[in-house]
Amino acid sequence: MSENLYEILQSRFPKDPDAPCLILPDNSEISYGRLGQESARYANLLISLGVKPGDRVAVQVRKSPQALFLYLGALRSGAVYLPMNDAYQRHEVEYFLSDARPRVFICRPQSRDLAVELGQKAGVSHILELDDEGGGALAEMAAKEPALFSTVPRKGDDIAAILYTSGTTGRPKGAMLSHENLATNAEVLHKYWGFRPKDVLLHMLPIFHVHGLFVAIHCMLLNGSAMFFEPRFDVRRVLKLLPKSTVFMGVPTYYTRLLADPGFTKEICTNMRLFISGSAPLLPETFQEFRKRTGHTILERYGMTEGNMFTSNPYDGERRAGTVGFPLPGVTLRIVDEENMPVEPEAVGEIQVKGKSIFRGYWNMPEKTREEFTADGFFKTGDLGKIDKDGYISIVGRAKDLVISGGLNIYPKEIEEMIDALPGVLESAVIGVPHPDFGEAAVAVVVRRKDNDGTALTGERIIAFLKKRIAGFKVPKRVYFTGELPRNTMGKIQKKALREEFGSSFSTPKNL
Ligand code: MLC
Ligand code: AMP
Repeated sequence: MSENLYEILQSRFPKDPDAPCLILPDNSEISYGRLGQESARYANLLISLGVKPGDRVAVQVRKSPQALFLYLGALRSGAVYLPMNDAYQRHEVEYFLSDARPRVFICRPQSRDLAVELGQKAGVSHILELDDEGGGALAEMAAKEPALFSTVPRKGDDIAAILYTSGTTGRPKGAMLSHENLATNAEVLHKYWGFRPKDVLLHMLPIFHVHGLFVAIHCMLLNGSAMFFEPRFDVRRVLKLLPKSTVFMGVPTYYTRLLADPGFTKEICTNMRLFISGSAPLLPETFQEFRKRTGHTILERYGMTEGNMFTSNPYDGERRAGTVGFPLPGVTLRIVDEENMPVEPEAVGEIQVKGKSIFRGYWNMPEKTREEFTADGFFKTGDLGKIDKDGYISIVGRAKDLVISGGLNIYPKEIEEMIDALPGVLESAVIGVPHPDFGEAAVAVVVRRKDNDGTALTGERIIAFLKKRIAGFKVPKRVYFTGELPRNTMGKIQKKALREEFGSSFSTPKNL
């Protein structure tokens, strides 16, 4: 029997083909019947372009219904879907294409020249455009394809998607997620969060990450009900659509931005059943303030690109501030010391996980994959956590050098290497500091070379330089200059000391 994720999702589509699946900003609807037909057209198109099972289909576009058809079409064709943040620039895209060697690359029209240049270098056979409104060559070609397609059978172990995640050292790694990885987690979450037939999700997350693409969309397609499909997070649109929604999923920044708006009231939330937060730590202050304002208790969960969702606060039981709840059914979680030995109850250690939702390894990096798993098959998350006496898990820090800003990951090493290469720079350190909007923001601490008088090397220039080269969210919000970086006796830069020194760079929000 085929274990293609699309078939599992499709088996739960409503019987009535006219039942709404997507409700768009102009109030028009896309039914489940149409979703099936459109995804068939995109699958037919991919096959006609020569896509074979296992071929990568790389995609760097804005969110639109057509981008969703493309994702589902790729699953149906047996291809491996490879989504990229549309903020990525030349340097980033070039690496992903040359590493993944996709057969097809779908880009925005404004990036066409770059896509052609980089695509040719990476041996991409077809480059097609999908614009921000869901039009362009790709959509026009798909429209000419038949609306019927027999989904290509896949085994659970076959790869459905590759999502790049950077490393604390070295190159970004493509996490390979199988049909089984994705299907297992979707079914668990759908059940755990008590989805009901009439649930309506307000979908505002981007669809190039696990949270918006897998967690949110898979839950809804399994539920066979409708979602407001909005191009981006926008407080005004939340206030308008929340009264007609029952479920919302967001990163903590979405919640702090909502709380900062006086129009966000208890009345707006009357129809709501569930607010879910993840991808970054939700501050207990935000959790409490939200409960006070709306009467709703945010359900916080924890996961990672490499393994989908690992833990969740309970749907029915007590949801505890500052915790990420319990391991999800099917996930075995342990907290270990540096020798991979379980720590004492309530002690801090690295979180390691095992289960069917954990990925199949890094694309083309068997060595790296081996390093990230223990001999007994646990995946090392690099997150530091503890389990309290009632079994609630909290994340207390990270063993990996990573900044999570507004739910997006920034790997300091990538930025430091770019700053260090600038003339006049001796060395630099990029750290995450508390930020009222993004939770954490990256700032750079730079040491000038002795012979540099500082006129050419200003913070503004460093920021302007980086903005031209890497996705904007990764660019440090501020640059500080210092005489030398603090080091321990081994010569390692002490980022903790820097975080203490520069930790109050941004003030806390007024409402909290
Ligand atoms: C945008 N900018 C950011 C940023 N997002 N800076 C730091 N951190 C961020 N997250 C910068 C831009 O570069 C730009 O800079 C300026 O802010 C305005 O850009 P924008 O696109 O207009 O911003 P906005 O729409 O306000 O976006 C902020 C946001 C968005 C929080 C709404 O980042 C977002 O939707 N984040 C969610 C990401 C997500 O889905 N994460 C899940 C990952 S999955 P300038 O200088 O050019 O003006 C995962 C696993 C799991 O982690 O457990 O879920
Ligand atoms: P990514 O690699 O983009 O999937 O990011 C995964 C990382 O996000 C995890 O390893 C955690 O560090 C972090 N994360 C996700 N959810 C939470 C959460 N609820 N609380 C704290 N950190 C989280």
